[in-house]
Amino acid sequence: MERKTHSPDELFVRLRQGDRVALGRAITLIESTRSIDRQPATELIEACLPYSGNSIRLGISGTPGAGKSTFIDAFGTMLTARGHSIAVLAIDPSSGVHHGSILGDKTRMDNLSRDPKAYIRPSPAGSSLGGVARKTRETIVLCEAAGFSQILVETVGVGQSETAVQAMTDLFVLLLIPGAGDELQGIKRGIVELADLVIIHKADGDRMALAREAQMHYQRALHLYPERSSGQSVPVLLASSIEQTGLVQVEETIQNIISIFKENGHFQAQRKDQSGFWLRESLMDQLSTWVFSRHREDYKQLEADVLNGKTSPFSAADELMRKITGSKAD
Ligand SMILES: Nc1nc2c(ncn2[C@@H]2O[C@H](COP(=O)(O)OP(=O)(O)O)[C@@H](O)[C@H]2O)c(=O)[nH]1
Ligand SMILES: [Mg+2]
Repeated sequence: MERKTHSPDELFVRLRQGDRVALGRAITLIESTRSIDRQPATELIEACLPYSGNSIRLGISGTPGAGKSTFIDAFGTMLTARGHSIAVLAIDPSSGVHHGSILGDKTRMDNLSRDPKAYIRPSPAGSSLGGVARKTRETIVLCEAAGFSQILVETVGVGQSETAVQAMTDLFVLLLIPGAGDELQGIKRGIVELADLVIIHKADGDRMALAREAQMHYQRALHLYPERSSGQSVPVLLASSIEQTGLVQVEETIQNIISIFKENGHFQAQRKDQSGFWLRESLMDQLSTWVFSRHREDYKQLEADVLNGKTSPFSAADELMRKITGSKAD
């Protein structure tokens, strides 16, 4: 019985018909860490691939509390009202521990979670960012095959997850809050450099003046960066999700950037690069899993030698490689 619900053929057919339950099961299947699920999961993704790629993939980033979930709720509702169907995914490597710290609080997506044209899926649990991110990337493929026209990927604005999100989306949107004193930090951390669009969020009430100040600050700061590979300058917009202001302009700006990216070839080139990136990532992931399972003892021994100062990390790595490849020292 259990096996039947996991039949990739059946899941594929139902998912293509837009069946949400099937989509949910399909995602659970690819998120599964059980080895018997691996083959059907691969088959399912292979089946979906020819039907994927037709959506606009947006990455939404910003520090915790920047209002990402609230923004996605308001912005997503506007998109569905305009005829889009949207899938909201999350990358949050901490969710394995904290049980969905990004989307766990579904009250923040009140409107979208009741919207028949929206699908919300919390971050997969996982110990490594690489694992979590790869599953999100595969989930995008399933959601596109299920017919969603826009994919929104929310991520925590701290650390490495931005790079992963940038490597699976067409446009990277960064939400900043005015007056938080983190303006320069955001830039230093290099996250601003990844952004295709910056939104000064919560531009409402008595934050308005600060918001305008922050907007000017970022416009100036972003101007100092060297020309980006997209060939496009980075717009800095004001928006409030609570008052629902600036959202239409955000949507128009996104459409505009996407058409420029498509015209100048950046859109297609970026997707190609991303495929290469995920090939390397998956290969590295599998290789390291393989090494640490097949050569665990050798590794432990060498590690002890390195920690005791008996050998250097570099020659230990060389020695392990010789063991793995079976070649003699040269
Ligand atoms: N004033 C104002 N507050 C907002 C706005 N958007 C979100 N917030 C508040 O900011 C807090 C954090 O929002 P949340 O969406 O959970 O942020 P996230 O951690 O980035 O997902 C909540 O208390 C929201 O009500 C906005 O546009 N204006
Ligand atoms: Mg959130």
